[in-house]
Amino acid sequence: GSTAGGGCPMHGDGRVRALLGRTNRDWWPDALAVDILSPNGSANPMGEDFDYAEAFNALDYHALKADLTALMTDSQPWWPADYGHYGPFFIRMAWHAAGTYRTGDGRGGANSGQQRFAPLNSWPDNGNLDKARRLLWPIKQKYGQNVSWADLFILAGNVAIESMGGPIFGFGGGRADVYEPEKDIYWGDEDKWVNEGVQTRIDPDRGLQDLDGPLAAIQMGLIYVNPEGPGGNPDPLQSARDIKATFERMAMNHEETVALTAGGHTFGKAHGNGDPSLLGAAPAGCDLASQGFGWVSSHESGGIGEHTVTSGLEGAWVNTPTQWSENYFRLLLDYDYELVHSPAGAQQWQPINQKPEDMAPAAWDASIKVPTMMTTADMALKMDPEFRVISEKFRTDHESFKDAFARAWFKLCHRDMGPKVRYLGPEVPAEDLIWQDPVPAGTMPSDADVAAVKAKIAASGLTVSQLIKTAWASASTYRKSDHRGGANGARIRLDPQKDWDVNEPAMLAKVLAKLDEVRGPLSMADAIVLGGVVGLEKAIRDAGFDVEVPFTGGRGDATEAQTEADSFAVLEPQADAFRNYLPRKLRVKTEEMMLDRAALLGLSVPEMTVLVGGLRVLGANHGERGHGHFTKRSGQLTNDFFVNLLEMTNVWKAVEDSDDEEYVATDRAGGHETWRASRADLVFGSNAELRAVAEVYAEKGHETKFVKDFVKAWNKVMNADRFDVK
Ligand code: HEB
Repeated sequence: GSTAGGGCPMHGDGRVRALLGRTNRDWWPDALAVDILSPNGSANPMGEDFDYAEAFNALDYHALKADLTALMTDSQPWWPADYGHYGPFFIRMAWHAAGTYRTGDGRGGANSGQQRFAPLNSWPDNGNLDKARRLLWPIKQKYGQNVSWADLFILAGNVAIESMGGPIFGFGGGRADVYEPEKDIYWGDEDKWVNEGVQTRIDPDRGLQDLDGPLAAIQMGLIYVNPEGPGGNPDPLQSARDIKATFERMAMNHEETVALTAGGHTFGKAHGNGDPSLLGAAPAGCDLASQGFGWVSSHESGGIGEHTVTSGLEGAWVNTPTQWSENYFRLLLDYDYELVHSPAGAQQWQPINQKPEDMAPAAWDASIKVPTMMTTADMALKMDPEFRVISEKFRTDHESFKDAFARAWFKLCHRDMGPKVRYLGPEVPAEDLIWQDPVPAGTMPSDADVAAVKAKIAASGLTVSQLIKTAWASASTYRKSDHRGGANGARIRLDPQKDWDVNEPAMLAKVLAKLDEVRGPLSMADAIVLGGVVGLEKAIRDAGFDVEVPFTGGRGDATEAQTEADSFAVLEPQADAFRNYLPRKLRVKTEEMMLDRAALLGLSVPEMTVLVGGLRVLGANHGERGHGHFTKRSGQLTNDFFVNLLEMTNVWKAVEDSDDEEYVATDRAGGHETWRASRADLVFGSNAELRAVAEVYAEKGHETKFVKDFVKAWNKVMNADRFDVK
């Protein structure tokens, strides 16, 4: 329920910010503009017909796992394995692939293999993970299209844990790769990386309020928190505050957070035995000859093995770094620690008077013993009172720690994959987990049942506007970033969605009650979408067109017990341009919020345009708001929105005191008021690219095209979450 839950991602301290903040082009102005070719076709070489699920199902999964297991101990001279085992390194790779996920907009996460691309491949916190990916290449090459990089990252992490005796809950494949950096994601607007000295995003006086937008990291270029403490200040309590804030935004409660961090740091070591100033550029900035290998050290040894510098901290957390054990909590809680500096100059904590048997082997020579260490972030698990209780519990109850780690790791790695029907492979756990937003399987209604219910809805007295609003409210929560939301499950009739202001709760309750009455054998989820079909077909007929609206039934209805109400708070729209809804001005421009929403719905520019224009004349605006309702025949599906928007007789002016959110048009000749509009309306006339599309829909001869395109885009939104149908 706190701000850290990300409930209000887009409003903050009154600063205005651009939707995307700082982008790849800002960081690397010289980067090759490969995307100038995208008008000529998609960057994805697999083509549109490639079906990754089918390819994955043809994979020899167990052979792949055996190859990954062998890789763990197959040390390569160009990047020797610490302790002769790459396991810990691959766990960190998988964790950093998954750990960019944030609940606020569902973006980030492991589900598309983004770690291969900038900015992630070059974030300071992802230092040297390019080597981990190169170690995997022979296996990726061997299995080709049957396993994506995205799945391979996570599976390698799983196999690493298993091969060191750690607990695993399961694995679901199905993460299809993309072939270019995501363009729609906001990573922050600072112009310096974490290691360039910008202060933490949390101001101690303002607390979590200060963590901007949906962000789940404390500084630019970090997965979560600075291991050395906020802004480099080694204060475990402040670190605890940052850890809680960031992990909450990543959908982890405090117990999951402790289990994950402790379980992760049961393995491996930190790297800082050298001079960090000898490191070369990160992958996105290095020269051609480096072939995408970043952070190459000019140290005489090549800066590998013994002299590796990654985070700059140095040492293992425990005495047994390639074996699952109880040692993390034992060492953390039994020893007192003092602040020391690593050879690279980083601040870290060292056990006082450590017994020789509790020391770790040196990563490059097992006969040498070296002291273990803790980061300031690890010390938070000991010093913060709330974390401490959890740490003590896990220390005394190892089985509960094991179970908590296994489950939290599974959640971490699958949180952005959407419903369980999307998981592939022989190791998908049978147990349903609440964060998967389970929806019971529906039944496909017969044509006769559909026809009967349609007739009843049509005779129910519900208006086009009510039916359209309700279907839109139900389906448009979908976001392709983490495949959450959507019409399936009919969660619109449950907490919290039924009470969202954007859904006009009183109207919604009335419509839902009516639909429930007439739905016969259909699920509520189907009845809501079918209501939209009925409304739309009437609007089309009344406008004089003859266009069919498709319907695919078979949705199920989720129960309250299947719905983690709190976790749905982040799906509440802060603005919805499609319904002209803006309860208060946000930090991001209204028209940018519209683009963001359209991007999450997976819409193209024409799809977004045709939907906005059509929804306006159908009367889908929130409440009685008349903005953008550029028609005299409300409830008919016509292109009036576009025709009237582009009409030169209108002179537009911002309404005083509306903070540029409201506009009024007067007739150029007569001077009387003609229309009212929001920014989300007028942007289709002011932005040249949107205007170009708006013109197409306003043109003579395109009236039917407009209707057909609207129906197609509408249908796409209604079925966006139907992973259960092909
Ligand atoms: Fe960690 C490592 C931090 C969480 C897992 N990490 C690490 C390091 C650091 C860290 C600094 C080092 C790097 C180098 O190499 O140098 N983490 C951290 C932080 C956090 C974390 C701050 C938050 C609190 N982790 C985590 C998690 C996980 C992990 C959650 C999982 C689960 N890590 C890890 C591993 C490692 C690390 C496994 C090791 C790697 C190697 O060995 O290589």
